Amino acid sequence: MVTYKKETQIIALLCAILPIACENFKVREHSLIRPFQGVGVILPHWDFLGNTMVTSNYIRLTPDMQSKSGALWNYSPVMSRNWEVHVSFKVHGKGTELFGDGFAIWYTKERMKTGPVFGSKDHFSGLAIILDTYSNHNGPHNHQHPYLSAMVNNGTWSYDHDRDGTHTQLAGCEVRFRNVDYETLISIRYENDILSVSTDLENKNEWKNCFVVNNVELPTGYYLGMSATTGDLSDNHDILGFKFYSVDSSDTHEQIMSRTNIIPNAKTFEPPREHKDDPKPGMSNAKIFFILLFGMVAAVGAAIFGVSYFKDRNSRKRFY
Ligand SMILES: *[C@@H]1O[C@H](CO)[C@@H](O)[C@H](O)[C@H]1NC(C)=O
Ligand SMILES: [Ca+2]
Repeated sequence: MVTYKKETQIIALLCAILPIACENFKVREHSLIRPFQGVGVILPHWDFLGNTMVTSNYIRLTPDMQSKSGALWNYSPVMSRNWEVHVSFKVHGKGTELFGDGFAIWYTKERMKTGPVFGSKDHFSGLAIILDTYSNHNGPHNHQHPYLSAMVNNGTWSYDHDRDGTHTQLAGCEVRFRNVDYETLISIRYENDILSVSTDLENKNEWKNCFVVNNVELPTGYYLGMSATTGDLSDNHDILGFKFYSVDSSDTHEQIMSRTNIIPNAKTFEPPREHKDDPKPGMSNAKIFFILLFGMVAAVGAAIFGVSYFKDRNSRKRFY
């Protein structure tokens, strides 16, 4: 992963010297570049919906408030066979122990469809890269949260929130990106059916591998998007930049054109964990408190009743 970081750095340097040379490399129509809002059009090439708010420096998919949902979708279908995207983001909020729910980066057949999967449609067709900040699973998890994972779907599968998607994921890794005061980045590279995801979360300007999965087939002609949602728990889910790079391919034009017909599929899934139902949720502290309080009241009541009963009996005895 370090290799292509270097490659992109070299190209970035070339771009700085000779801007015309890199027009093909960074594709403007799939990218989001600051300032997002100024005079004229807000976000050329992109649509947004829901609670998404655009400022000049960031695009807030959701604010740090309950039950919000927002999305951002690119207009143009991606016609490159190989590509790489770099998304800079910031997830932050007041919560220190509890926050949620996270966001997703999409490459899907349909765009602008709202739904339950981090603000977007379930039973989607395409690729989802999920940055899940809230652990829904009550049972033993293989991992900590925030958790980054990939899911490929042909429209059949449902994303299972109760199990944090672990039964449908291709791969994943633990990530720590919340509440830091610098930008955090994710790189998604799709080249010759290999999906590689890396992150730069420590402000070191260095990619760290999250996972590499072979044999992932995705068609051309799908749309890029991002969405986020909050529920009982919340966070600001901010997007600070989205850069799309077209990566060279040795395929012929015909081979690339025929890829529009591919049905998304992946040969290798993570071995699914056993599908156990979660244990019943534990009692809340408030419940325990009221049960104890009720118990004490009942005990005191019984004691008073007992004392007066025996007193009564004793006093009656005296009369007999
Ligand atoms: C979608 O994937 C499922 C499970 O892998 C498979 O059984 C089904 O045939 C696929 N559907 C299509 C249209 O390819
Ligand atoms: Ca979750």
